[in-house]
Amino acid sequence: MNIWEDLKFRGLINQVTDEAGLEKLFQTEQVTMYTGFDPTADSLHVGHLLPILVLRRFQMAGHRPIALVGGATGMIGDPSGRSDERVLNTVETVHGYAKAICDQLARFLNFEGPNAAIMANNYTWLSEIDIITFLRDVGKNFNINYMLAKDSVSSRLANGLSFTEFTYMILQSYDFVELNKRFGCKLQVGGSDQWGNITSGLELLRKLEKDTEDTQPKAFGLTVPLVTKADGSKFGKSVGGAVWLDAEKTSPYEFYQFWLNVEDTKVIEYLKYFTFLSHAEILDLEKQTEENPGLRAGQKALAAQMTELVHGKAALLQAIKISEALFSGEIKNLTKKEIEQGFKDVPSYHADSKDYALIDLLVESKICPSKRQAREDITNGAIYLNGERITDLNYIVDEAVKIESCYTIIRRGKKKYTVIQYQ
Ligand code: 383
Repeated sequence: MNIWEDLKFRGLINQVTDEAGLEKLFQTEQVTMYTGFDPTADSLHVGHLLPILVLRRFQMAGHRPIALVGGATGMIGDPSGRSDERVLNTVETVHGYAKAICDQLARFLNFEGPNAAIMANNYTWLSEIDIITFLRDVGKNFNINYMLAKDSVSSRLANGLSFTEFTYMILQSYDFVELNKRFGCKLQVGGSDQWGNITSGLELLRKLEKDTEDTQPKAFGLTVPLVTKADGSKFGKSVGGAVWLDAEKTSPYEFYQFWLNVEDTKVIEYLKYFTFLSHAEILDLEKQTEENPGLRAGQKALAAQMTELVHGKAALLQAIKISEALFSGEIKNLTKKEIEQGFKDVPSYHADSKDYALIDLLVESKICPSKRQAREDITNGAIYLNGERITDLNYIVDEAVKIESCYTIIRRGKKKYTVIQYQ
């Protein structure tokens, strides 16, 4: 199976400028392609994964990907897919974000061998071009009517759009020309929000190369689908906001849980989009999901594949360990770090680092409203420390139940957890 058939099977092709031509190109030569990522935050998120992994798929098939960091475009702000003007970040902030994003992108591609990936930053060329050259040599090729007709512009006219953001498509178009010149880049890949910017780049290439209408276009554009949830809403948000690729912002456990919780109606689509499992493996998971959705075989495979891909094997094993501990209530074997990941969203109480009578701690931390209630709960077997039921009314909370001297997890009843944190 060739790369094109694989992308089709996975449903990864949304729009292509010349499908037959591009398919042929992949069969006849090693193709160089690029996707751009603007440094608008200090980390990428799962919304960026699809095009990153498409670059990786192309590379695995022998082609050459360029990951472009928008060090310059990140200072301007892409209006595509946005309903309001962006607030500009400082130059230092954007440089810092660019560095972080570069490091993340590098993890998904291979920078060695005959089709080594390329990392580029458009700050390299866009910061050098002077305004007169820009307006005469580049701007002259952009017709205002053409620009106004683009979705990214027309949809913003009512609400307001600055000249800064209006010119964004010219910069992205110029990048395509530059990457074509420098590396022979013939294809730009992006999300469906990027279609306007990608096609305007092709238009500029054609004009600068003085290509006439009847010759074969030299370059191509491809968009991947917009990933949605079962209810049609945007994919990649969890309760706490975006699902980030940076382990400090979204822990591997939360990341694992995000994938584990995808709907049955979406799991096969996501397995195709995001994993490198074979078609046979995916079809098998599809069968298992249909026959026994309760087992969640698709979700478990998806969560394992994605967590390992983004955070590595050790982080995956840890995420599984935390998930199992929380499911069974057996918490005592978790480490301090694992407690921090697994109980991030659980209410916590800061206690003194002394020994407590359990009854006093239950009242002080407001887990129980009164001493009388605390006594009753203990006697009824409703109180658990690190997963173990305590029925002794005189129990003393000491070092033995302080995980790495930092935490005791108290459970009252079936599910109500509180993290006691010692200062
Ligand atoms: C900059 C310079 C280029 C080519 C592209 C760019 C960035 C582009 C953009 N992309 C988004 C981003 O940076 O704004 N103008 O967050 C996202 N991408 C990819 C994909 C996506 C898009 O990085 O749909 C999701 O991830 O295209 O929203 O020369």
